[in-house]
Amino acid sequence: MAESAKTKPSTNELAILRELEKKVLWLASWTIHHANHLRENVDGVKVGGHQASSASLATIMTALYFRALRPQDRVAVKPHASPIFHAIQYLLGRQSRQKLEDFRGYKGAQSYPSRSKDADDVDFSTGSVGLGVAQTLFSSLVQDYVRAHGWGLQRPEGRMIALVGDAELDEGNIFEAILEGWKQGLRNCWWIIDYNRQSLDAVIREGLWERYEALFKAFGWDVVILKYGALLQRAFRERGGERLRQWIDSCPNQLYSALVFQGGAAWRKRLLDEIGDQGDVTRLIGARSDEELARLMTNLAGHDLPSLIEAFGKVNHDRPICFICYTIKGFGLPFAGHKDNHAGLMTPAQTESLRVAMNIRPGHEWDKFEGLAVAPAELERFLERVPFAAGARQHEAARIEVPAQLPVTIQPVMSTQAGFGALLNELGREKGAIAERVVTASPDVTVSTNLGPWVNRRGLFAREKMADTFKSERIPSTFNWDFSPKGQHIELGIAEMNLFILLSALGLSHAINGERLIPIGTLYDPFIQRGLDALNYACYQEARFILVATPSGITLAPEGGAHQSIATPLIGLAQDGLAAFEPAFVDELAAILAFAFDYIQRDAEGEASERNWLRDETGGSVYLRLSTRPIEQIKRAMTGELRQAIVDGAYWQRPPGPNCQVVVAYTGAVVPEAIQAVGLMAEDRRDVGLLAVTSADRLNAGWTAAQRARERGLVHARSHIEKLMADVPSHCGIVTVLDGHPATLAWLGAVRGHRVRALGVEHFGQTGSIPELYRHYGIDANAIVAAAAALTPGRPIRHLKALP
Ligand SMILES: Cc1ncc(C[n+]2csc(CCOP(=O)(O)OP(=O)(O)O)c2C)c(N)n1
Ligand SMILES: [Mg+2]
Repeated sequence: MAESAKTKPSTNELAILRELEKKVLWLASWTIHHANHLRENVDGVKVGGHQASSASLATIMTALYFRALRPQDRVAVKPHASPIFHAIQYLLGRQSRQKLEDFRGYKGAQSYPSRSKDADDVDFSTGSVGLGVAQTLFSSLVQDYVRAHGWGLQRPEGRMIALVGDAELDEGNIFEAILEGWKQGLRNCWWIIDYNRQSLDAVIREGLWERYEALFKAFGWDVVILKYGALLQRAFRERGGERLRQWIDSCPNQLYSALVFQGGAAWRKRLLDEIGDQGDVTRLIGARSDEELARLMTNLAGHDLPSLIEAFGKVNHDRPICFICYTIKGFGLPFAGHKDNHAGLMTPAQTESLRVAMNIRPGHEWDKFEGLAVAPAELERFLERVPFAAGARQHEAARIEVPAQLPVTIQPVMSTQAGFGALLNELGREKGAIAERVVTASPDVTVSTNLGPWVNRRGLFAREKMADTFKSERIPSTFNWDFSPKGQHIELGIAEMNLFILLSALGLSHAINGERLIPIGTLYDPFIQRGLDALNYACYQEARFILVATPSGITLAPEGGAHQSIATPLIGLAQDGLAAFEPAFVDELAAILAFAFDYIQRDAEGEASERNWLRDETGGSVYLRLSTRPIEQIKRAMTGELRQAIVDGAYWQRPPGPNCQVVVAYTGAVVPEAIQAVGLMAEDRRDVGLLAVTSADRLNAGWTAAQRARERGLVHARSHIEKLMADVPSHCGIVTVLDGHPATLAWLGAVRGHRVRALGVEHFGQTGSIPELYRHYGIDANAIVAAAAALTPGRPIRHLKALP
């Protein structure tokens, strides 16, 4: 635990912090003004910038970044406070003026803090409200995981902090995370709620804070309510002050916001009308000018540096804390409190007034210390000593050597899901670095995704040891569920969002904890869609993990439509930062998994590979779509060439001959149907080719990249699929087939201009047997043959049965 900062700042320090708070608000406002009014607006689109949302957090972020935070602390900044974050980093010398000038522009500082697109040390990418908040919780668990395994103990423990918009708490994923945090013994996590009682559209319901307080306490969090600033607290101690407090406490949010917007005279009128007594209260109000009264009435603790500094500084434990900080949306700006201020922009005239009020000379708007009441040298000295900026924050971790081949015993008939279980079971026996760094996680589908044998060997993770009672009671069970700090499986409740956010946190451990993990998460394929935004954000912030989604498709026949995924192959194709594979055979899966262990560790800013025109040097995360269908395995030697082709996305199971009329290209569990169809057609169509596609995603990415390379003058660029298709005669037809949306493979015809008939599943599945469903949806051997017959001229194919 980092030693708490000394609680009380000296008068001098407070004076400096107050100046910095002003400067942060000014710089953020100027940045937004610059983006909207000064930079040439190219396309007539309003640039925006969330001035009001930002101002709401200016004081809290000043107190944090310039005083409370340590380098090891990590912060998820509320998306709309991005201008404040960038301004703070600018003052700390970690953000360039150019990037601020280009805020929301090409290559400029980002609208929402981004780990991958911003250059100023963003800890977590935010933007989709709720996700960054939960990410801090899971990052805390990951920090505990890493330290419990004895790694990174030379570094101090950090706090994981989220700056949370109050309306952000409407997002359900936050509550799923709180529940999981409680189960896992969460520590070192602070959520600071910007309680401005406004969302985008509206002023929020009365009394929400009471609900939050009860909720957080119920899950073991400390709750600290920061409501009144020092000015108000002092006024409450005056005669008549208690009446004033009662009035504020019962003032509806809407009215309070409206009065904030209207200012001093409105406050006076309202207060005198409602609690004026010609006595103490009237005197308390009368003793203040309009300006002083407005300052008093808006002196909420979230805008009161001493209150915030004290509250953050006095924490001396590692329990999770929720700070509910009362703030005003747009504080310090002309539209403070107005319910429509979310997208509000200051007019040039308003910015001009603010400039004058801030003592800033025209032309000196970007100067760091312009207009401040403390000498620049002193401010400079202060900034140089800010604890947060005193140490390295982003870490690196060495790559772990991956064996070229993973051991596995392949049964004659086996599903890819069973193969995955067998591969991990073998890995579970090993002592090597990869086996040690693998951490698995699953949202209550550990056993049904075949992780059971691995978990039996490596145990479940918990900060405290907990024995499996069934085992100690000697009740026979296939599974041994001992929990300990050395366990390597994190068992989650059934919340797929939590799985993806945990994978995101595990997958950033190398950068955040300086300790590399190899995270593998399993879930049922259709439920990827349940957590899709979290998966997208995990990829966006370049977290590295392997996602094993199984079972998949209508092949999951008796489970019915609700469990049968259709769109996931297209997600795999389209999701950036995620290489998607769907092997048919276990030897393919073994090759892909070995590749994945290495691929997720790559992070070079590499050029596209000349071999296949993929970004193989850069790496990314990996998605494996697997199946429960037992498939007869091919006995073959895994040559280096075959392994490479599997990883690149495709290989010829049966190369097309020179007179080839039809190619069948298949992916995944429909391989028996594809093979059978090729056999049925052989008598009537010449030299039929059979193309095994292991990754439509990588094939497509390589093809796109090679085309772009050629357009830029690299005339010899050829992708893997272009090379594979080079000898397929142009009159040839291609039938593609997979247990998923047909568009996944339909593009294959565009590679060299072949006609295509794409078979797959377009409509919700249903219960039935595999043959019944394959027939119904048209992905059985007969449908493949019929498609080939329709696509290619020649005599009728004899074995074709009439289609139902
Ligand atoms: C998942 C998601 N849905 C919707 C939005 C659009 N949105 C941006 S801010 C906002 C309201 C935020 O209110 P609050 O969290 O209270 O922040 P404040 O603006 O008050 O600071 C909404 C709905 C978003 N960014 N992410
Ligand atoms: Mg709000």
